[in-house]
Amino acid sequence: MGTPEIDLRSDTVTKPTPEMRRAMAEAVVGDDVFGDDPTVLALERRTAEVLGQEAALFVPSGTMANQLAVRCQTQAGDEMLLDAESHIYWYEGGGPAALSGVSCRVLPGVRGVFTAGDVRAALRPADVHFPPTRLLAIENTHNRGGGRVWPLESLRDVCEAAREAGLRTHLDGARLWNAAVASGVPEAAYAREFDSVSVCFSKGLGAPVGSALAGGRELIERARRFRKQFGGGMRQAGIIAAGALHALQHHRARLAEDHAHAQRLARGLAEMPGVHIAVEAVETNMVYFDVPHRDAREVAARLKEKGVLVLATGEHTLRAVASLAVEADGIERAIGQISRVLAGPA
Ligand code: TLP
Repeated sequence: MGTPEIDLRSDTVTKPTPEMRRAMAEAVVGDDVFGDDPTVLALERRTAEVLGQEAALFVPSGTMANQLAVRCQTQAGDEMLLDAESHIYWYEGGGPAALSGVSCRVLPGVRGVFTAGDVRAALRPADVHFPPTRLLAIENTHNRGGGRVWPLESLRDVCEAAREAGLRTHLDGARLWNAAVASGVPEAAYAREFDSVSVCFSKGLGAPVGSALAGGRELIERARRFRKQFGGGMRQAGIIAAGALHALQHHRARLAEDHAHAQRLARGLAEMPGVHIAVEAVETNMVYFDVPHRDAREVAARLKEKGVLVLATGEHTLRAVASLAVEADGIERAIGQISRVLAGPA
């Protein structure tokens, strides 16, 4: 066997730990569509508790959690406001239009963070020409914003502006756990500002599958109907919910290690000629960096040959994500290989 690959493509690549696998193997299960899978119910209760929300619904993916939030809080013909670099806008296959008949109006965030002024500027008077603006979404941490944490004050201001305008609010909290660990602000303090919150167990927390949508009881009951309609009703889902429950209990605090690894990687990259990186912009587990004189895809391909997996997210931009899948020595080896590849011929 050769040296194992160092997988920095995403925090979605993590594999369940032996303890997590044990919890999954021993999970008590039922039929979750009938509402009697005790492990799913326990996960939903615990998730709601951590987020300070009335209820939560276990779903297969972060995309489904976000799309359920849109479906539940809008009608066909409505418009939603969200950052121009947000996951819902970039990476969910046009879900708002396809699944809810909703158009997206994008706001000019700075690394994913926009202002109450941006929200107010996007509002339009009631007029038959305009789609009714119904929902505002925020992403925390912000993926394409480089894993940026929304400052709590800015988030409150934006949500207040949305509420004043009668908008519903959704938080894409796929990596809310990272935001909480990085800022010291509990997840519930962010979540309380929103009508709905999505979170993922299968990213930094390391569970193999699963996300949740949390919010008020009525909203979550509505989401349960749409989850079935979208094909997301799962049966003996306790097996995977047990992994998520284990992750929630045991893997949140350790995200600080991933953040330290991302810092180390960013500092290593900053020393390499031909790399542009804002080290101070690395707040959590994401490291985006530019190679202005190189083709990012070609660099990613060379790195793959050397056992280091990263994602090309733009012509000259690469993304490396620290997670449970990579230990400190893997980060050191990655730094060595990246430096070698960038020193080599283009
Ligand atoms: N993000 C994935 C890719 O889709 C880009 C990744 O590797 O980062 N919200 C945010 C902020 C996300 O980053 C993601 C996944 C999702 C939602 C969707 O989650 P899944 O993949 O479970 O549908």
